[in-house]
Amino acid sequence: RSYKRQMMCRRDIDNLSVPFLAIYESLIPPQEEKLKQKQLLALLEKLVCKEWPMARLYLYGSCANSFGVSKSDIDVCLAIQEADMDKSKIIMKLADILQSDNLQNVQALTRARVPIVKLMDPVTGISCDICINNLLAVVNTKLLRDYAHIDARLRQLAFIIKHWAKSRGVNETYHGTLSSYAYVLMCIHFLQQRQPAILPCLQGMKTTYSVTVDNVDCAFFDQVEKLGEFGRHNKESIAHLVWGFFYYWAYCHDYANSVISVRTGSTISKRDKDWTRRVGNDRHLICIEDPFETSHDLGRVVDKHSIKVLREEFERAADIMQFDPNPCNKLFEPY
Ligand code: 3AT
Ligand code: MG
Repeated sequence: RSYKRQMMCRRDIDNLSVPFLAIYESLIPPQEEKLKQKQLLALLEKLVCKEWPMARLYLYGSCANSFGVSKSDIDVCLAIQEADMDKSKIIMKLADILQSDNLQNVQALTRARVPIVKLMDPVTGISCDICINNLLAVVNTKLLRDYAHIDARLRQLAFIIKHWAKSRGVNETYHGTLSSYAYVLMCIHFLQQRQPAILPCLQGMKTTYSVTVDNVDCAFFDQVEKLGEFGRHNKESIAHLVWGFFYYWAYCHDYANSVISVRTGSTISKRDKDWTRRVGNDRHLICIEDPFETSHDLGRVVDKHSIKVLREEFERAADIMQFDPNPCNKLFEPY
């Protein structure tokens, strides 16, 4: 592996920001799509509250963390206290409630790792997954959204990386590659590492927001509007950062020994987490610590074959960014 490859200066790199920003702009959901999402949520709330007046619905995932591209499905969490009902019973009942209205393709997936009800709303054309009491996902959604408000380059970078990952077929957890959530954490980590830093470590600062969910204490600084322009001392352009991101994962990250950790704003050692060997299906070939469920490695889906695919894709992308006169075409080429 060409670990020592130098990140040579490409003099025209900043000019490439124009096409990258154009791609970013083209992926942003239009305002009317956001309104339709709200409209669907309101409808669901009305239906759910008829049966369970104390229940609450929360949007989470990319429709609420600001990393959602146009035409994404929406992720909804039903928060409900039903002591005498297990999750699959609630899922069945929820599907029943929603079936009776005008919604289409209502399916209860009770056996999935995260049980959900899937549906499509013919009025807005939006598809939606509803899970039960997955409140940690609601909190990590807020953390990601708060990070996005600190520096515009995070949202730009994450859109471009998600678009690249989808185009290249490496955003499929059931095939051993990484989730969108994992890629966004990789972007945050990368921007925390820049010199000077573009993002701070919100969990390392004074606590202004704190909740306990499923016995996990989630605490961080959430008054991000008070940070001023945190990343202003770093003038790196978006094209430079896209290049740097791929270069980092291709040639700089120590896959054998390091865990990336947005929680600490740094990397930590695999040995400290006891993530050095395979346990069950968790192989820890690329380690990405969940910011709240710290025993959870988001890279655990990656296996011997897919780690190779991923690293080759990072190298391919880094080389295109370094040498291709017109990198946008080749970078997003369907695999
Ligand atoms: P897409 O735009 O749908 O690709 P997304 O951010 O909605 O991106 P997912 O649909 O993969 O990402 O996941 C929805 C949310 O669920 C994102 C995150 O808040 C939570 N989540 C996903 N995977 C995990 C995980 N392994 N551990 C904890 N939370 C997760
Ligand atoms: Mg989603």
